[in-house]
Amino acid sequence: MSDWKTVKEFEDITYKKRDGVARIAFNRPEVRNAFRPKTLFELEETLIDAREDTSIGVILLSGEGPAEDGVYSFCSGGDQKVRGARGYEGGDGVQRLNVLDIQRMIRFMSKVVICVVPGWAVGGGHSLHVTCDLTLASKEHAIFKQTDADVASFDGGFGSALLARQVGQKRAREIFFLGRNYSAKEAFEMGMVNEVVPHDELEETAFEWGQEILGKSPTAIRMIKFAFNLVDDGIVGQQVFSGEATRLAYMTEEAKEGRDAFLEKRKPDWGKFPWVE
Ligand code: S0N
Repeated sequence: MSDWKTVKEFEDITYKKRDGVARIAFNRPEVRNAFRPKTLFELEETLIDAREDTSIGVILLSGEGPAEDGVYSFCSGGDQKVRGARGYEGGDGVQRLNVLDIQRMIRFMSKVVICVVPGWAVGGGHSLHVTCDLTLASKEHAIFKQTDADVASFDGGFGSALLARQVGQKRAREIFFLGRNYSAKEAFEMGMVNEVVPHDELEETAFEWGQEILGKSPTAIRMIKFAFNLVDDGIVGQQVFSGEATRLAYMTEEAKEGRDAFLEKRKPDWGKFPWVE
């Protein structure tokens, strides 16, 4: 096994790769890894890179730390210091809610995204954990908290709907309505965390989970991820799943006959392909 290699330096995040696994981490520990538009544009760039890199099958999403006061964070959501009347303001003066782009990228990514939570997962950071395929949490430091209602914000999309799928309607409403702190163990017992890991072993455990997934069939993993999504994602879910079915269909002799007939300016010979049940 090789060591982590930095792919590119960014201001708000870190981005590394190692043996088929990409690791992206928020890197603003002084604000508990809150995101501003710039953070999310950087994240978007790395997610596109990881998606397009055919050697990568698993993406770890985490947070650097600890901060100077010793506190660990995954992400504390939208940076309230740059929040304006219409969203979060970037250096260009435009106000955005571009975390929603990131949620969709994670959801529709044809690779497995594992959220690795070393500390606080709060607000929009909580919603990102919910949107990831799997979540591993630090036994000692992870705290899950949904503060949206404290700051007059609400993730009425994946952050709440998928949460209800994971922990049930009553628990999801409790998490949003009361905004309490939940430990890694409580989050595990509710069904929104896959494993509680001793803090010192968290990163390596996440990498090992990645290696285990990389030992599986890429097509099977992709199809099952999109099949899990399908029931909740409506026509978009159907589109994504169907795209993968089309990819498989392209590999058949029947599809090759359709293409070749067009290119050779002749009628396709479908007779070779029976109308099977
Ligand atoms: C994370 C918390 C619980 C940590 O508490 P702790 O350990 O006591 O630390 P603090 O002293 O509170 O904080 C340390 C320093 O970090 C700054 N800071 C922390 N979080 C943020 C933040 N989100 N934005 C800006 N700064 C932050 C503190 O200010 C402090 O710095 P100093 O000492 O200089 O003041 C605790 O910090 C906490 O509760 N944080 C706020 C969490 C929060 O409410 N986040 C926003 C929630 N909403 C969203 O994220 C919405 C975004 C979104 O995802 C979305 C989704 C769908 C549709 C729309 C949106 C949308 O964009 O609105």
